[in-house]
Amino acid sequence: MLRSLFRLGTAVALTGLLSLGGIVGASAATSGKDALALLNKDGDDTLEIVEVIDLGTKLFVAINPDGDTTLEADETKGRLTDADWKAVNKDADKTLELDEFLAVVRARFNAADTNKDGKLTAKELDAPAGQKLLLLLVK
Ligand SMILES: [Ca+2]
Ligand SMILES: [Ca+2]
Ligand SMILES: [Ca+2]
Ligand SMILES: [Ca+2]
Repeated sequence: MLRSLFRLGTAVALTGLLSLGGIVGASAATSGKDALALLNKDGDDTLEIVEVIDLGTKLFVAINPDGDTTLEADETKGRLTDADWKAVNKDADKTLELDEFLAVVRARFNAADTNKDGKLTAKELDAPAGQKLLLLLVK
């Protein structure tokens, strides 16, 4: 009885690990198509700046587990490099305020929008600049 309970526990733990692996694996590089399926909420086939800013605002709260009004370097690990930090942390404190974070999101959106139509297609998201935006938003 105990033994089978133990096995059940192991199986559950393994399943948990596997599904976690699935999430991490899928997000290692997010294709434009996957990103649209995940992030595009209004039924067209592009990401607009409104969607991306909305997402960035939610993300700011989600990756800020200490619940203060700023992001610290450890909270942006894997999303922003040290060089990114230097460039975006305009007031040179050790924290990113929401406006600083959204400025990065906006800048990456604009860089990725190669034809400047205000929309990101799967193809634009697959390009290096688009991938930089996705690295910030999807992890
Ligand atoms: Ca859209
Ligand atoms: Ca924080
Ligand atoms: Ca700052
Ligand atoms: Ca575009």
